[in-house]
This record gives sequence, structure tokens and C-alpha cells, in this order.
Amino acid sequence: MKRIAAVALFALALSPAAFAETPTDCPTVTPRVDGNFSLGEYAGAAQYSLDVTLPERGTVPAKLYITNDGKNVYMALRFARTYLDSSNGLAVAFDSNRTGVLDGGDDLIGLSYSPWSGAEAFDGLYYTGGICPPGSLCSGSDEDHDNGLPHVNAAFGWNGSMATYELSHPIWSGDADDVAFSNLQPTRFNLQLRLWSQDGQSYADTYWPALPSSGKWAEYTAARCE
Ligand SMILES: [Ca+2]
Ligand SMILES: [Ca+2]
Ligand SMILES: [Ca+2]
Repeated sequence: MKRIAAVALFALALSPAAFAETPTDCPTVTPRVDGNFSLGEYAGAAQYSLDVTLPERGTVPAKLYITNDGKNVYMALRFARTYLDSSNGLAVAFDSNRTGVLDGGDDLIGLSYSPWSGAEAFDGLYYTGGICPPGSLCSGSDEDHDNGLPHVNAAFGWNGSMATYELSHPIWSGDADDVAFSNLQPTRFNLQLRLWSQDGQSYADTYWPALPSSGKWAEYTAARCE
């Protein structure tokens, strides 16, 4: 009985740490959002482990790297992939307004990729009211809401064995609809990945650490960098 209690406490103590990280160092070279992953870019980055769900069934282990310099936050998601998916999309939701839940005022960034059109970045937001039905939470493009130009760079790369998704976002863009990262307190985020099957007939979604509406978040605390 005592042993079970001790194990349970140990698990409790471990679980938040897996989702709450801060870089150990600032990048030695400024990351380039080009779909290529080089170690210098993400040296000292915060690292998170997750499983990506595959459209052909099963999962594959993935690593998420997040780092920042004095201007931007850079994210890279990597996992083994033996072929190029017919299309894919990555979205990251932020609890920008720090309410602990996904609601109007939160931020959304990401990319969609297809071999025909390449990677397209999007700078979105969550909102209520307006054209959003009463009682619902909607997401849309930041530009549609007169909040300026996109503040996201995105790229996807596949080198025959590894898929790499890269995103960057200013630490603070000055846009009230964009997340402002802090080195004093964690920024909560949630990752969503959709992979389409090779024949384009089905897809698999990954929600990490859980569905955005679950109120479960991962956390990133920015490093103090020049
Ligand atoms: Ca890169
Ligand atoms: Ca929120
Ligand atoms: Ca935004």
C-alpha cells in the first residue's frame, strides 16, 4: 500500500515536467525557417516528446524543439517518415490571454503543406461573437479581423527519412491578437497535426498534449536572449 502511494506521487511529480520546458541556452545560430533541421539552430532548445498518429495506423515518436532569440520563438517538429504525405497541416494554439482555457482572444499559428502548393503559413486567432454563432468558439485568420499582417513564418521539409515542420513567431508582435511570450512565466500551448494518407482518402489527427478544448496545455518559458 505504501509503495503504491509512493509510485503515484512520483508519477504526479514527473508528469507536469514533461510538458513544461524552458531552453537551457540561446541558439548558437539563428534558426532558419526552411524545413531543414540543423543542430546548431536548436542547440539548447526546450525539448518535448510526443507520439504522432499516422494515417496508415499506428504512431511514431516525435520531438518538438522550441527555442528563442531576442526577437522570435522558433519551433521544430520532427519525426521519421518514409514517404511524403499527400498533404499535412500543423497548428499551434496558445492560451495568449492566460485564462487557462481555449477561448476568444487566444492565438493560433500554423502551416498547411501540399506538394503542389508548398507550405503556407497562417496567423489566426480564436474569437466569439460577430459571425461566430452564439455559444461557439470560432477560429479565423488574423488578417480578416484587421489586425495587421501575418506574423508567422513556416516551412516543411522531408529528406526521404525525416519530416520537419518549422514555425517562427515574434516574441511580441505588438498585435493584441498575437501571443506574447514571457521569460517570467510559462506560455501555454497546444499542438495539432493532421497527416493525410498517400491516396488522399483519409487522415489522422494528433492532439498534444490533448484536445485544445480539454484545458490541458504544454508550457514554454522563453529564455533571456539578446
Ligand atoms: Ca531550419
Ligand atoms: Ca485562453
Ligand atoms: Ca494571431
